[in-house]
Amino acid sequence: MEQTFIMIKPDGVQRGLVGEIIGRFEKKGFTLKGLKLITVDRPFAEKHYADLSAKPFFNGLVEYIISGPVVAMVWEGKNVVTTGRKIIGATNPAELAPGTIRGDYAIDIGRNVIHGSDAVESARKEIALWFPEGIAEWKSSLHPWIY
Ligand code: RTP
Repeated sequence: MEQTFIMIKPDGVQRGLVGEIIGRFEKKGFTLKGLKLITVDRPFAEKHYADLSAKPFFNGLVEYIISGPVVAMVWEGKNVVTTGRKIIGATNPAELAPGTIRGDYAIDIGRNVIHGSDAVESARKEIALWFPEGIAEWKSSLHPWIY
């Protein structure tokens, strides 16, 4: 079953949006497989965002991510990578749709509350980076069409 890495960024934690964000993924029907509150250091944040290291906003982005605790999560379910990105909403604030997490709670691209993997392959890498200890092995005992 497909998995994605979702991170509630420091602004999301400090604004008290953790419960709201987890609720959106739970109510959609996805399964929570990993969850921890963690403050990461600069080398770790630089590794997570290595693909963006040439961007002019890279240093500011790293400062933002290390500024306080984040909630790192693994969610599982059918098409969870793509659907997770839809639940999160667009990166560009001008394209933000109401009803998405960023559309409802974010204004600024540099304080956009949440991260979600953009592809199955990046999800695999990000889960390995953030959860080197591994994640929970459990299956819902509900009917199989309830993910
Ligand atoms: P994320 O990786 O956090 O889920 O975001 P994303 O795929 O929607 O966007 P991406 O292009 O990967 O950018 C990663 C994060 O960098 C910050 N950013 N700042 N122009 C700017 O100042 C700028 N552009 C991007 C955002 O926090 C974005 O989520």
